[in-house]
Amino acid sequence: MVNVFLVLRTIVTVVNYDYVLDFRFYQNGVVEVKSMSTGYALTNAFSEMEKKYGFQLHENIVASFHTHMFHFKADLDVKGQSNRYETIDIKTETTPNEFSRKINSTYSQGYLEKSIKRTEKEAAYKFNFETPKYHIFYNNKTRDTYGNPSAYRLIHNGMVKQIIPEGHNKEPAISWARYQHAVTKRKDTEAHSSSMYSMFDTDNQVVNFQGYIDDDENITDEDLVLWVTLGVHHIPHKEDLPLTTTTGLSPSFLLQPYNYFPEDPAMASPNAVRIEPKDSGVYIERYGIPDESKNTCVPRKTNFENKIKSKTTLIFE
Ligand SMILES: [Cu+2]
Repeated sequence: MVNVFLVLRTIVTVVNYDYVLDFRFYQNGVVEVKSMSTGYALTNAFSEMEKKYGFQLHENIVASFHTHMFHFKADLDVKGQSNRYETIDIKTETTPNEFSRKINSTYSQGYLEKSIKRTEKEAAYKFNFETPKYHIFYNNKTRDTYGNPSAYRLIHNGMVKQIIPEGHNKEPAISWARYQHAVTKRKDTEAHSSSMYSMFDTDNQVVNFQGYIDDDENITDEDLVLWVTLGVHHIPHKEDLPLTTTTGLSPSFLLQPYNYFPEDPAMASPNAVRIEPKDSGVYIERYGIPDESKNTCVPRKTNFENKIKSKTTLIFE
């Protein structure tokens, strides 16, 4: 099946950079949030001292290492407002190996251990490679006939370590960057994780994200907010000229239905193709290809091509 998905895109221009933010809605129910960094590299005049901080990119310019970080608020309501956050921890157990000829032989196998996060401090997550786990969110009252919670899962595809030590200088202004994700009880007074003053108010913050966690409220069966931090370390290189490219600088996270639907909801898509070896040939069946003349959702035709060729000013209609 062709992976057709809906993209809601906005572009945030901050000084030299353009941050392309995509909200992608896939046919299997997954929502992806993707941050793509592009724009002009911020450069300085080159001197030998600068070599410690970045690469010389051109005759007289150097571009310093920096980190792009993004914070997203996902106000989750999975089958209602009363939600819980649970991790499915992937662990190993050792069991006797009855099939081995060696005496006292054992083998290791993986198993799953579920762990409900009960308070905001328990739910402030710092990634650890040694403790792999899934992160799911669900309403405890809505389980399927097998007892599985109808959940959504967070898939984090773009985490980065923020390197300024906690509490140093202006680091408290981005206390949200300490966690790869955090889960808090939803409150009208905790609408945002930052403010337009955050660059200047570290000693007495208008918005202090760490404070949302420090009061350590109960988050079991509550209206929850999931905060997700994305980031990339960017050590600019010559191929960032003339513009930084988005490919390779595009962290994302996904919210995936997890035992939420009885099967892959993309099965309802009308544009599937089935290919099957049959009768010493290949049998191809196309499902539900819409009759173009009856199609009620045909994209409007544009004359971009002609406008580009005639070098007239592009006007987006
Ligand atoms: Cu950059």
